[in-house]
Amino acid sequence: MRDLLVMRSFLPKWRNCLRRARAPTAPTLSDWAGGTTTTPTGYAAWAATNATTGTAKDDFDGDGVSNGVEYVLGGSKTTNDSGKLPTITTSGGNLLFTFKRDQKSIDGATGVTIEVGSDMVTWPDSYTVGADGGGSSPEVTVVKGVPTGFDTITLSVAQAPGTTKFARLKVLVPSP
Ligand SMILES: [Ca+2]
Repeated sequence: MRDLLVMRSFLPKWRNCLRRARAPTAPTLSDWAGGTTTTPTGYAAWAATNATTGTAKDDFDGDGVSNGVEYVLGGSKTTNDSGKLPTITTSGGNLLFTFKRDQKSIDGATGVTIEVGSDMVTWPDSYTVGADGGGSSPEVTVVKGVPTGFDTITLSVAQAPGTTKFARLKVLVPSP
């Protein structure tokens, strides 16, 4: 009789233990996933709108201006940008090569140079067009903000000693 009483006093606690152990635990899924996306900048951002296929060498909109050059000159796929191409004149025995550079194309990654030669085959002389005059070759002047949003770039080199000189605009954009 005494043993039975002891058992009875333990029983409620024992039941609680069982209940706790059998309590269903809902399965919980712990998960985490991370990632990053990069927003195109520079030429890639321009090309995402204006040259959705092809490379910087191609002419997406067929206006006679290759995509990379069009980016620097501030063109778009909806405009004929051939009128923005550089002009060449002479003044005081110098060849003057002039164009307007869209300031939005100053992105730290796009290289702009003017190459000069006496035939259309080799281009032995190269002049750097930087963000401003200080970052450019001495023969290159950069007038900032003329017209608004653009820089007027002019290369001036002597015609002599030859009688004929050619110049071309070269644009290097980062590979996609
Ligand atoms: Ca074009």
